[in-house]
Amino acid sequence: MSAPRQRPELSVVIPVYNEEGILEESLSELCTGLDGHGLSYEVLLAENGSRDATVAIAQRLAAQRANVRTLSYPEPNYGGALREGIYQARGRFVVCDEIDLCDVDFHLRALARLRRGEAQMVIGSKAMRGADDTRPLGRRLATRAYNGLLRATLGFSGTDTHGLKAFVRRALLPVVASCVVEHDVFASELVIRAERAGLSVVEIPVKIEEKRAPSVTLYKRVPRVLGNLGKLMRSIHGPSTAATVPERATAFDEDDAP
Ligand SMILES: Nc1nc2c(ncn2[C@@H]2O[C@H](COP(=O)(O)OP(=O)(O)OP(=O)(O)O)[C@@H](O)[C@H]2O)c(=O)[nH]1
Ligand SMILES: [Mg+2]
Repeated sequence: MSAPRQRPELSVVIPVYNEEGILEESLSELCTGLDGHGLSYEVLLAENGSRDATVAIAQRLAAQRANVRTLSYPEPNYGGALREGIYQARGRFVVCDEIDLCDVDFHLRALARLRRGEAQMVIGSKAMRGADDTRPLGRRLATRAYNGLLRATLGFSGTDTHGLKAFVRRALLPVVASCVVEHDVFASELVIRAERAGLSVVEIPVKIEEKRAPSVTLYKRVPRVLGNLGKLMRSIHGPSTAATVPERATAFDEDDAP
C-alpha cells in the first residue's frame, strides 16, 4: 500500500465487506463527486473477511487511483475496519461513509461545519427531523429502537449513531483508543464516548438511499449487538472507565496540525 506524498484535507474511510457488486461504481461516483467540488482527499477502503472478489477489485482500484488506498484483514469486523481506517487516515478531517451510501452531500455539509469550527464531530442522522430514510419500515424502526436503547442505558443525547459521521481526526483519536467493543456497536461507542468526553458533537439530517439491500440480515445481527451493548454498558457504568485498548501511535501524529 503506497500513500500519496501530500497529506489531503479529508480522509474518507469506508468499511467494505463482500461488495463486489457495487464497489467500483460507487467509488467512481464518490470520487467524481468529490473531484467536482475540488476537494483534497484520500479514500481508504477498509476491507476485512470478504469471500468474494472485493479484495481484488479494491486492490485494482487502489492501483489505478493515487488517492485510494486499501486495507485488508482476515476476519469480518465492521468496527475493526473503521478503527483501522481512522488510524491509517492522514487527513485533518475524516468522513466515515458506507459503500452503499457514498453521500457527497453529507461530506460537503459536514466539512463546512468542521472547517468553521462549529463542531468536532458531525453525525448524519437518519432519524432526526428533516431526515429522509427510504429504507424499509422494519429497518427504520430498528434504528429508532436501537438509539432509544442507547439513550435509556448510556445517556446518549442524539438520534442516531450508526452510519455517516465526520470529525476532526486529531480530536477523536484518544476517543477511538478508549473504545472497547468491536463490530457494529463500535460506531455507537465512538459517538457516545465523544459526547461523554465533552467533544462538540452535532447531528445533521441525511437522506438515506441504499444502493443495495444490507449485506447482513437484521435478525442475525441482534444477538451480537446486544452482547456488545452489554459489554459497553459494563465498561461505561463499571468501576473504571479507563481505556482498555492501548493508545496507538500513527504515522502522522507528530505533524498533525490542530
Ligand atoms: N470491513 C467490513 N465492512 C463491513 C462489514 N459489514 C458491513 N460492512 C460495510 O459497512 C457498510 C454498511 O453495511 P450494510 O450492510 O449496508 O449495513 P447497514 O446499512 O450499516 O445497516 P444499518 O445499520 O441498518 O444501516 C458497507 O460499506 C459494508 O460493506 C464487515 O464485517 N467488515
Ligand atoms: Mg447499508
